[in-house]
Amino acid sequence: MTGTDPIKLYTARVCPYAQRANIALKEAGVEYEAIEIDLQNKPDWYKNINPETKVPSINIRGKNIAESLVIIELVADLYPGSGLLPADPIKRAEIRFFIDYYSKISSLSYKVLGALNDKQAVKAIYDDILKGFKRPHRDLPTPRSTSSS
Ligand SMILES: N[C@@H](CCC(=O)N[C@@H](CS)C(=O)NCC(=O)O)C(=O)O
Repeated sequence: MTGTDPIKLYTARVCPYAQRANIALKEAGVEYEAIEIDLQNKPDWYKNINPETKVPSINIRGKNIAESLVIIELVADLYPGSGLLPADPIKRAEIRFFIDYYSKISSLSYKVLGALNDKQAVKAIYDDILKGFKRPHRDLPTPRSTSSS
């Protein structure tokens, strides 16, 4: 493994966290090799890439790095021309807030999987999700309004 090896993304088609790392790399126009990890039958060697054995992780410049948002920020920093993150620190903070806020809402959808037999519980979770989306976002940027700055 050297600093000049091609970038490898350890990913899984079923994983939304892995997909957002794939999307960031594609948006930035980065060439990389996607290595599909079977989450039902993870290869033993994968713990040497990511001891937590979760996807995504990336091998870049000889280093293994995990966590989708860490990977996305790394891609944004390595390829500033991609416009994934604005250069201005205040705008970057706004974007991080936006990501954090919606990550919390979207992770609520996983709770539905644990409550499928309980219609009331499912409705309560959906209500929470809708409430989250209806929060007034006057001060929040939209991705499009900041992508070119
Ligand atoms: N916080 C992590 C979450 C990654 C995650 O939970 N990945 C799941 C698939 S969607 C996984 O690898 N699960 C396998 C396991 O937990 O053993 C990230 O954003 O990268």
